[in-house]
Amino acid sequence: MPSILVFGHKNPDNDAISAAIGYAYLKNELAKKNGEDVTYEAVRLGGLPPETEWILSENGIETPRLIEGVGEGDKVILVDHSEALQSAEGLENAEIVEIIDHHRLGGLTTAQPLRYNAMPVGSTCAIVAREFGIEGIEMPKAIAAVLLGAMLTDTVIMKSPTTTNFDRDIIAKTAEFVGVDPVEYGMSIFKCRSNPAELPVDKIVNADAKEFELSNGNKVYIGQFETVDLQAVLGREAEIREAIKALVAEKGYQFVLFFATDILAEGSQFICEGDTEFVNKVFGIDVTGKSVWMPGVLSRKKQVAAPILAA
Ligand SMILES: [Mn+2]
Repeated sequence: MPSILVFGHKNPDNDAISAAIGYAYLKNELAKKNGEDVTYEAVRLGGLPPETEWILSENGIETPRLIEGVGEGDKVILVDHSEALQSAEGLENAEIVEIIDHHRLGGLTTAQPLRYNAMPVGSTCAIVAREFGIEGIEMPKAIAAVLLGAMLTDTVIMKSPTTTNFDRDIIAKTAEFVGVDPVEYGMSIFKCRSNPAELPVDKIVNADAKEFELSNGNKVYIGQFETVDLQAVLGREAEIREAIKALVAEKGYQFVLFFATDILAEGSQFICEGDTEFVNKVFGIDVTGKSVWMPGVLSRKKQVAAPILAA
């Protein structure tokens, strides 16, 4: 039976993995209903975030298979991204049959027409949950719990400015169905993340980092680490700075911007190496050689990457 791969971006976060699981489930149910001879497999392009590992095991859901890249003529569905830089190796030789996303358009082009389902909302999983309703496919409680977890991590428990009324509404309905309080459930997910005092530094820096291309053609790397223990992350500042300095040197990034987001204090601490002047200008700060607290900054997409890419 032909198989279609469903995957989120490199350095997957909880939304990237959960959206692939939820959407592959939905597409398989639809294929059964319509008598189509095709299967959809959720796969991943990197390690499982600790909170995803916990949610999947709590709900008895299998971990998606890790793939290195995609091959010539493979059919794929991209979730939670639409940028080649953030996607599978070999994507240019694959056929993208669908994209389901909540990010900017990132320059991908396709040879074939495709289904493109994008909304400027807080998580890809919220769009996936909406599709169950549209298609009239029943959502098992385990899938609902996985999707809900990602709606809560991607919106930082609805505190991120990316959160819309659509997100609040679908989070409330899904939480009621699962039988949990969304804020309590969200906090338990954030708390099960590893202790930043004990993590290897590359896990802190690369856990949730994305490459972007500036209008001058240079690449930059923007990493975020969301935590309920900012002081533990800042205790590692010297190591983090060394690690991102090494990334600038090895990968030729114009700059690497790492920010640790304190989800309780609702702000982020910026640490930057490389062309810090660029970042200083964009945000009107001085992050050269020192870290800077940015109150209210919770969203990479909307509050960090967007102003950098517009500069
Ligand atoms: Mn997302």
